[in-house]
Amino acid sequence: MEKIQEDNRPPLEYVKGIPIIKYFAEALGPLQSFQARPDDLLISTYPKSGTTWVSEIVDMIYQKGDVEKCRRAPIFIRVPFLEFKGPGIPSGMEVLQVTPVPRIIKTHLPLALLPQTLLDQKVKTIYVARNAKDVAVSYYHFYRMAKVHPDPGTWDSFLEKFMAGEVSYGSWYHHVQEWEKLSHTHPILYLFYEDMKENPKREIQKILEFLGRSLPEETVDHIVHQTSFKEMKKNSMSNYITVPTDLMDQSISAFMRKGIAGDWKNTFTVAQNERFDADYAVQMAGCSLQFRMEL
Ligand code: PPS
Repeated sequence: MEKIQEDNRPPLEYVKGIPIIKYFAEALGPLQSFQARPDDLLISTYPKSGTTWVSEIVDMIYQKGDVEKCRRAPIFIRVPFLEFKGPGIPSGMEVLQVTPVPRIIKTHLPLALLPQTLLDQKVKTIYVARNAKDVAVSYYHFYRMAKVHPDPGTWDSFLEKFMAGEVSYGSWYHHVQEWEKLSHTHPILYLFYEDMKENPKREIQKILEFLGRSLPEETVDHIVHQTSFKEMKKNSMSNYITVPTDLMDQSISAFMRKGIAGDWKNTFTVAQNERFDADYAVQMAGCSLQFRMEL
């Protein structure tokens, strides 16, 4: 089994101009043969935006709030990660081949790399966006612990790379905007992490409506509780603790790290914040998306 060594964090590879984890870049070729089904549900996000949270919510909805059924397997098996490939672990494509329908599928791919079949089949998609500052901080800690990434370097240098779109999956600014644009022509529910923090029940009800499903109110309340940060952090089927430490070392940083809106304030210096805001205004010029940087 190929192992990732501490000193062997492969550099990102550029595919159609987009930097991506080397192993995932290798998965993109075989992904061409992926066939979407009209009853698939896609969960699309820029990394660190609430993917695992909304994945657990949707699986709980599909299982009608049955906690035991949701404990049947880790989240990355219940909700296969489309472009995933890593040493010693089944690829997303391999997991998908044995996933019962209707499938819930996770991706972080920007549209340039997304298999066309998902668009052709008009697959329903839940997109979750999170404010860029919290994403940058969360991503930095994830780079430190998930060794499929290159070394993040210092926080200051990582932040520069994030602003320049030189991190895995490329530009956050481009990702949130292109998926929003797509939501005008495709069946996409565009959600915000901050709204989910503010009122998870309201956002779960939006998901139910989008999926054309309904559940008794007490089941919805139960899902709100079971998918809270506190519960998911201690749930070994959602906190990624089953992933080998040579891939994800949670002694460096927990996958379920803080789970709040506005944590960036503990990391950004005043100078970094000013520089970020000025650059943000340029990169998001003309975009109607409004992100809340804190609650
Ligand atoms: S990944 O690796 O890109 O799929 O990561 P993703 O799941 O998108 O994002 C991880 C961040 O989401 C936080 N998280 C949650 N926040 C609130 N409530 C719940 N239930 C929840 N589950 C995960 C997780 O802690 C990461 O954010 P940070 O800021 O690092 O804590």
